[in-house]
Amino acid sequence: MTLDEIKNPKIKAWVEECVKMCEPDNVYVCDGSTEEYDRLMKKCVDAGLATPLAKKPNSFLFRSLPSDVARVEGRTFISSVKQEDAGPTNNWIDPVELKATMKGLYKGCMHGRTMYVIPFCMGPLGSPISKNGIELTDSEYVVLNMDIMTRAGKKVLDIIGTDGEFVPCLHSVGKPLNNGEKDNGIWPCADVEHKYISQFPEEHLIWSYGSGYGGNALLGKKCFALRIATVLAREEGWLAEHMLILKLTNPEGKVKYVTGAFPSACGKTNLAMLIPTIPGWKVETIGDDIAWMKFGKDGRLYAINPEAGFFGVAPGTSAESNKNALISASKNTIFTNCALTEDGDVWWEQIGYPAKGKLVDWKGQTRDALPKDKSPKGEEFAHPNARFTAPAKQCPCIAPEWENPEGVPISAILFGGRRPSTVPLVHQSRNWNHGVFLGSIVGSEITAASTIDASQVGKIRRDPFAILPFCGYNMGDYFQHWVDVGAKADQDKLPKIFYVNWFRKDENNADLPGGFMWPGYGDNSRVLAWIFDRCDGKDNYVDTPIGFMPKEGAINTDGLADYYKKTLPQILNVDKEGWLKEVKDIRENHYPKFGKHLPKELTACLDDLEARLSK
Ligand code: GTP
Ligand code: SPV
Ligand code: MN
Repeated sequence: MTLDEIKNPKIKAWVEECVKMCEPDNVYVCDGSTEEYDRLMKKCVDAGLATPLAKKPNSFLFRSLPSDVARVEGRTFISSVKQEDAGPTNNWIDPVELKATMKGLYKGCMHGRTMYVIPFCMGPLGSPISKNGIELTDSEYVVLNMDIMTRAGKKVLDIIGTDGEFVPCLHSVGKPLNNGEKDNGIWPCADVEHKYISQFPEEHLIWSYGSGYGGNALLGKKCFALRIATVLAREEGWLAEHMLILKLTNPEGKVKYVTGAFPSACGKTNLAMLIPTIPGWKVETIGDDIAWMKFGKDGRLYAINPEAGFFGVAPGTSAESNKNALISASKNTIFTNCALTEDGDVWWEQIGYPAKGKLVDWKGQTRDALPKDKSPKGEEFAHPNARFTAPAKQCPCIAPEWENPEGVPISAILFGGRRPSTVPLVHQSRNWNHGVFLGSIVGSEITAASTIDASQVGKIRRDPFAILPFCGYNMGDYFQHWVDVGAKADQDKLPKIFYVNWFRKDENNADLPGGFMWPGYGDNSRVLAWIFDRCDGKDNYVDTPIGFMPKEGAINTDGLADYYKKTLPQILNVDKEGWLKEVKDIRENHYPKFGKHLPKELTACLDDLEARLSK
């Protein structure tokens, strides 16, 4: 399609303005057809950027550069007019200054390239909760990924019509091709110090420059569906969250929907598609990364998944850990930074079997495969943040209602993270505000998904609501928004809130794989079952200083290995000393950051926790 075919004057004027600045050789409006996908993929193969995979139908492997393997939080900006509105946890640059800098970079940045206009919808087409965007990009890789991750193409232009709303998203890899230069198989991107992932919250505008990878470049995902959407949600009275959505059916056939916020690479995709190890229970997937939640007419909170695909962490995904993800990514899938086998398949660490012969690693080096499916740190064949981009509809356990325009009613909200000590397997908040408190104190080890600096991985940081790098405004105000949403709602109809931790460690116990005291994955169904019954008000709990916890025997342990049965009491115990340290750290280092923006309800919860622990 050509620009002339766009009837919306606002879109047209904005595209023309960006064309003038970026100076692409061509402008092309994406229709979202299969023919278009195939043509652009061929262009990537011809440019040496993509390798077709003989072993997986219609699937391709891309390799990026070491400076462009994950989100770049240090180069991500919330550019509100006032710094206070970006808050203490976001990088901020004055919008006038940032725009001037970025305009300088955008000037002529698309020389030798095509500017693609991608109309896309976040959420099911026609849903009252969905929102539209237009991404302009000079990356075919981005067009192809957006095609899988969102509902993209002409149908969305038709929905926007001549006067509908859209979020403008401008993206460039920041690598012009001057004087007939070619990519020659090298992933185009800019140096780290020239990367800018910028959100302008007052204008609901996104400008991204210099990276072609994941959330930096697929602007519908973290930039729009979280950073801009958190701002829209606050304005309009709903919730935009970094949460998976799952459907849980108990042996009696009763259904509940659960969301869960865990930081990047902390188990959302795995939990969303787990295969329960307890008989009679069923888990189906609605979404694996982002939830948009609004109150329905019946007063309950309803969630939609704004995405249409999974951008999942490849390493660690095996037939044992997440068979449903493997099947989702068995065809029509884009792989990024995985290793390539001699017979034309992808491979990654902990895929469940060793590779044979030679492998091409994510840096493009050919090396002999190791006899195990693990590699020494820093020498991995697949980058630790290697990803698959797969259509959600290919997931064997996708719930039939996953595209229901009204969303699904949520009974429980989980918070979690990687905490090697202190935080028990599961505890429930006493009420909504106590749940907001639990969300506000989430901490987790840093993972390879959130930094390109490997030396940061494993350090613990607070990641409130798992949304630290994705909140488009002051985090203190975000806490207040959660308190306000709860205060307005019918208390009986609000979801119950839980804090889970699959990642407690005991490095001295040689029996435990990876040192983890809980098997995780499919065995997390044991915890989901307890949560399900809690939502029904079952008497399966004890009241503890930190909240409600499973009473003895309330977690089903049938079939669990003996060494996990032995560690269970330790991870279902209240570590009073550890929690008192936690209280001190929150009081001295975490909460003071938010100053007057911190809701008094949360300080009250902290005081209450300390008092209960000290009794
Ligand atoms: P993003 O897509 O970055 O937001 O990550 P995510 O939250 O979807 O995490 P994902 O499910 O992809 O898991 C990330 C890593 O954690 C993988 O290497 C998994 O194997 C591992 N993991 C997931 N669930 C568990 C669990 O229950 N226990 C343990 N020990 N590891 C897990
Ligand atoms: C995350 O880091 O949380 C991801 C990957 O899901 S990205 O889309 O790159 O943000
Ligand atoms: Mn994920």
